[in-house]
Amino acid sequence: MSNAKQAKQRAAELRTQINHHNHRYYVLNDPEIPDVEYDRLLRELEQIEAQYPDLITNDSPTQRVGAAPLAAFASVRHALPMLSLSNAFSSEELQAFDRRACEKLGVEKIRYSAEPKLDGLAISLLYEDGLLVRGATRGDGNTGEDVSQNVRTIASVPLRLLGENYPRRLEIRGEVILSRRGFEDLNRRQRELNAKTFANPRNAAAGSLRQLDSRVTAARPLELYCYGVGIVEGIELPPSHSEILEQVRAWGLRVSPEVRVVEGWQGCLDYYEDMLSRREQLPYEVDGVVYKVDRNDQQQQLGFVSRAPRWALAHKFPAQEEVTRVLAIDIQVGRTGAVTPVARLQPVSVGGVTVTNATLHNQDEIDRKDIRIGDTVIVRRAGDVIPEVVSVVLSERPDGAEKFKMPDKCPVCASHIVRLDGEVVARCSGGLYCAAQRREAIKHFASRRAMDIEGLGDKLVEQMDERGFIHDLSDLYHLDKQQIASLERMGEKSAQNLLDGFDKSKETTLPRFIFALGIRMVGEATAHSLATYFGTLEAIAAADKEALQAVPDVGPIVAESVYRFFREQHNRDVIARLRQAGVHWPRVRPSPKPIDHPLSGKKIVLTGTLESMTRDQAKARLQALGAKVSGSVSVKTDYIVAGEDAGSKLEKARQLGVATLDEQAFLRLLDA
Ligand code: 5U1
Repeated sequence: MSNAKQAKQRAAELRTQINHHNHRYYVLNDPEIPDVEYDRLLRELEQIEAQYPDLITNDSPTQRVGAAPLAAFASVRHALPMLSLSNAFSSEELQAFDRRACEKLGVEKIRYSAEPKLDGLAISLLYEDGLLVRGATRGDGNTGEDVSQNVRTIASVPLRLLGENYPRRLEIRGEVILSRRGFEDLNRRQRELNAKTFANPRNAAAGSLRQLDSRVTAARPLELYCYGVGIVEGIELPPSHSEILEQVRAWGLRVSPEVRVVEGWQGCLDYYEDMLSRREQLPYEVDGVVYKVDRNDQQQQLGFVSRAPRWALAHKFPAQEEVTRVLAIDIQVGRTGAVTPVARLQPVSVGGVTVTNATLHNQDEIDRKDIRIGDTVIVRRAGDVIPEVVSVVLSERPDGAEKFKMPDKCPVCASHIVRLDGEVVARCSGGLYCAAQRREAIKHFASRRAMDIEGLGDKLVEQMDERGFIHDLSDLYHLDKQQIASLERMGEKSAQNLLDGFDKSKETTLPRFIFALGIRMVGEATAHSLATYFGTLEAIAAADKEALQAVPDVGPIVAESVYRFFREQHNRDVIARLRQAGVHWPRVRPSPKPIDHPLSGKKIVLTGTLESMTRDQAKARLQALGAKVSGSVSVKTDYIVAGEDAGSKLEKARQLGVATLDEQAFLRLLDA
């Protein structure tokens, strides 16, 4: 067989395999192969198609990445109008609907197909000879927009139907949605990019699908759930809605796993109650349930009223958005110093839960939504997500309401609030002093790689803080034995052991001490670089941003963080008190020039037991040479130092082709 022929055959095989695995992964949530294997198949197909572009077909899974932007969407006239649904807001309305339907059909009881009503954007997908040829929005029900390029990027939309017995022409109808997780991820990314966030998953789904640039759509985690069919040509459909949905599933499309067949209005109501009770656990937002008379012949008998079928009803859940007023905007300081504005609201019941607060995230978000104290706002509470202010009702704004500006001092400790370049979160800079950050600061300070205070575990820190023993870090070294012995599960002896631990920790090293201060963005390696570059804490504290940036590995953001930390008088006071309490370290000879050693700048992983030194000693020597010591192996690792009994890390390093050093080779290189 010629090469081109072989490539054609292999491309067809790969397409079938990948489409099959796509279905397993995105539609059934039940993958058969690991992600790496899937990626390998896709890469192989991409390579073949790059070599033989003629082999690219419309249903190729490589064609989901989006295409060049459109100037506008073309209009699509729906051959069968996309109808809307009548709504019910109470069980009485449901019973009335059922009674009318029973009377018209002349039956005692009706069998319904019940399903969740997803909150997204209605879509029509047209398949011809099994191939996706068009995707269109509902629009006004008669005319929608051609969003074919965008629809193709949705992983759960099959580009080709599965099986053999599909109709010549088939129109599938469903809802394009964003899951809760997808919505939160998208809004988080938008915030990080300082871009507009979406008010709710529905708006986010609509905004993502109606993009003229389908590459934007491709980057949004849209999903499709199908709930019915439109035009069908060439085969006879099964005689009921529930069986049609089964058939739709068999063609490879995703149908909600929550579809149930129920009997009479009572069966509908039981279904409603069940879904309502599980509403918050579902992976996507549901704004109600839909009941459809299951038998096709009965549907036909019932017909339509204006634009809605008489055989279907949407039974709505309580709303997740309500209107209330912003009474105040408070500032919360988290355990890591993150400063978050929070709206205090006139209490309002949203979906059965009283909401009194809503997060405002940060100053940018407040500015974008222009939220002011006294404003009437729409709040939204969905799932276990913290309530949010969606928008302001501007027409209700009281006279004189002023723009809100975040304070520049921490409301807990009065230290400066700092926002580093590129970060959306503002933070209190009084890390050593601020009561809101105290527990985490002490836990970090005491940890093994920092001051290594033996016996001071997290539980003890929490007790000490609760009892008010510690106001800032330096108080640790002034605790007396009686105080310690009064804590839970502490006696005379363990109190003495802890005091010994405090004493022992006073003898430390400059890198450890700098690391222990918990300066944002300063990990062990940076602490080490700062110490070896400047030699003294005074020099680091006095350095301006430019001087700090001269340190290897210190860029503008880290320099800003270190600079701001030492500009905060509260932090300097705590450091002075720690030194007065006896914390000290040996002199460090400053080496402002970059170290010229074969290991400097290299990324190294230590594994197994070395005979000649402990892991910490090896690490210290490497760091002194300007090497970076990491806990995990990756393609970026330069060397793995393997002592006795090295295990899985060594295995992984070998798989990745990372150079291995045994102890002898390591020692030789250290001395090089
Ligand atoms: N789940 C579901 N949503 N939804 C919307 N089913 C469903 N059916 C619809 C609509 C507009 O319409 C048909 C009953 C015509």
